[in-house]
Amino acid sequence: MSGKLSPSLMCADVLNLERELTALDDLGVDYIHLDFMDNHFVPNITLDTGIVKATKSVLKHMKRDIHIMAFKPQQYFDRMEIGAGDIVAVHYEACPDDLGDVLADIRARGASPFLAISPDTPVDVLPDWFDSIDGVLVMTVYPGFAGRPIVPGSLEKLKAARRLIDESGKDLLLEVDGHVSWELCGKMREAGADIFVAGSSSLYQKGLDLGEAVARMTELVK
Ligand code: S6P
Ligand code: MG
Repeated sequence: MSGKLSPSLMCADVLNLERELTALDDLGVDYIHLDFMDNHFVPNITLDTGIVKATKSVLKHMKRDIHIMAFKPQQYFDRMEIGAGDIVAVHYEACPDDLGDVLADIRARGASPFLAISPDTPVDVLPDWFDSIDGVLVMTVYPGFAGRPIVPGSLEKLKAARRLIDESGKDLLLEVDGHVSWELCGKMREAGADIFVAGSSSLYQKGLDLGEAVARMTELVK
């Protein structure tokens, strides 16, 4: 499979979300990355459940890639209208007692459960959950904000996650989120990533033509 883009809506023009979503959809982009935060698991709030839900009425072929940076993520699933076609990533660190139930709930709704890990969480925690997920999301910046610097060692961590997936023999996707820059995205592809969250380090740099930027990044991660 060629690498797929997942532009981060919190980095787009938030006063014109419908226009931004339609433009990406019309360009043939595969996923739209929707960051939800609770101001507890991470010290910020971005898109709320209402916006995450409303995107459904606009999207044509583009799939929602919902990244929940929140404790007790299940409480938001109804309000986001999670369902078939969605990727839903929850954080390992946010679900210390009920991760299995949370992943099963995502699956029961027809969506694809992904397990996200923050930079300080080692990849060794992942294999125990491989039977319950369709993919892994590796954060290569500390979650909560766009425009953060890459955490040193992130390429090696991606490679290690890829190795664990390949050794398991399972067909799991590997998503990378955080400082996926023009310079790094090709290296992240070489490290084994399949889905690339594109934000202020690439597609949403000021002054770029979105169509040209999407074409350039698609080529770099193919
Ligand atoms: C951050 C969030 C991310 C950002 C993305 C921004 O907590 O999960 O999805 O939106 O990292 O991209 P960039 O290029 O500014 O790091
Ligand atoms: Mg994210």
